[in-house]
Amino acid sequence: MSPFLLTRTLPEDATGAALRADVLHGLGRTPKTLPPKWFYDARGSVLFEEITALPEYYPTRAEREILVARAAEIARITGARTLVELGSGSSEKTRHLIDAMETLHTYVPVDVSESALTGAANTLLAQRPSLAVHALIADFTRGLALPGTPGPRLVAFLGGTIGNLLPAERAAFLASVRDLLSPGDALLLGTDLVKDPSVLVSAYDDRSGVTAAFNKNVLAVMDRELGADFDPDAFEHVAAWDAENEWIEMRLRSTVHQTVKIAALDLAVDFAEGEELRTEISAKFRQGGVRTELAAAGLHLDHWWTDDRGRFALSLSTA
Ligand code: AVJ
Repeated sequence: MSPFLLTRTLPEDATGAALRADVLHGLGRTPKTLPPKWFYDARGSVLFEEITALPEYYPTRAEREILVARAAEIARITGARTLVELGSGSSEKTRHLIDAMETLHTYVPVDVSESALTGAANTLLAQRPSLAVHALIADFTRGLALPGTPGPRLVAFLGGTIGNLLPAERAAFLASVRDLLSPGDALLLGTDLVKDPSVLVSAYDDRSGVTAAFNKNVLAVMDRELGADFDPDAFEHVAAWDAENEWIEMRLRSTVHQTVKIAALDLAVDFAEGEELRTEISAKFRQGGVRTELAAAGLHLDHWWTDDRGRFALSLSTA
């Protein structure tokens, strides 16, 4: 039985301090914004899992289809002995990859959620007790330090989560991933693709209202963590396609003029009637754009795989 190691690279209170800083900065400016990572408390993570099963939300199923079809090929091409997964969450889809990787020795899931990490590690170790698991509690957008593990290494960033970063943030993130790679290592990147805007908007504004609840959950997070008095019923969920930037924006629109108090910040925030708070961008990509962004970070796109309907892509690149 190999060891299960859990390393925290974030101080215990890093989350609280980062949330206070993001809320102070994001709600103090016009237009108001918040980074999407604050959706994912326990309830937000459950709501996201529900989203992945919605008929309108195709990315999870499309990416799983590619992983199932290509896992053996990815395993053979990379010959990886270490798999690093950024934003691993429940690691559910990654199982297809892990199962195909016969040379795999160490799995390094990286996530900000300790409960997601231990849960995923337990499930995995029950099935593959010979695997070494070194979980990292870390915010991979703030620089990465990886444990010394055997190469070659495959770094996976799945789900299309790279689309949550603004272009400048993506450039910095890809450059930091590039810095992690030694010769022979590779990056496996999941990107959602540009398609009919009505399909995209439906994926982020489902009929059953799960995405609306997920979006509004960030208000509950601020109420609980910062002693704020946001009333979720005073905001409505908005999903809009930005054709110029080719990204989906999720926003919360204030239905009334209101002043919200945030006790922990000793702050009162004014919302005009109809004023919107941007809570997420989810960029959609084309092959050329992905290739260009990878190249700018010193990475070469070697393989590009999509699902049968061309909705989502996995790319494999090397330094
Ligand atoms: C987990 C970031 C890939 O952007 O599609 C789902 C999050 N937001 N529905 C995405 C999300 C609204 C999701 N990612």
